[in-house]
Amino acid sequence: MRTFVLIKPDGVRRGLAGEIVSRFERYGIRLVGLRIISMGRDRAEKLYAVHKGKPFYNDLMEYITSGPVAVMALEINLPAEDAIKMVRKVVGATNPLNAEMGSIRGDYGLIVSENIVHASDSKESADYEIPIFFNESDMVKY
Ligand code: IDP
Ligand code: MG
Repeated sequence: MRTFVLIKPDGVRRGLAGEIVSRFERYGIRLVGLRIISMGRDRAEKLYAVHKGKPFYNDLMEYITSGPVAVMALEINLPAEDAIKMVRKVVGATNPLNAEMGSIRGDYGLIVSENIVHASDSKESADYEIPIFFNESDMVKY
């Protein structure tokens, strides 16, 4: 299945993009789309629509639009549920304090509001999030 991962502004700013990409590659997860972009407010609102109204929403909008992000489409040879589980495991728990060492957030994160990466949490969210950033023709097959 295909899923979506985004390296947040702190990840790009800290020069962790290559390291994060390689964390996925080493499992045999294939990168089928990759771009560095400045995400405008419109796309940020779309990506985080489910969090609108939550106490951290405004800070999240500020932060996610504060600098360039890297967007990735990943192809994983697993059934959807397992693929999502795998990616979320590589990423680690939302709060870096709870994320296991060896996960991206566990190894590089300090606080929940700057937790380095975003990853789709279900097949439904992957199908919603990928088209916000990629056209079908932007992604390769190999
Ligand atoms: P996830 O990124 O692990 O899927 P979500 O619950 O979907 O976590 O939250 C989306 C993002 O919102 C988180 O990655 C984090 O950056 C931010 N966030 C979530 N909960 C809090 C909070 O309690 N305080 C500040 N930021 C939060
Ligand atoms: Mg989420």
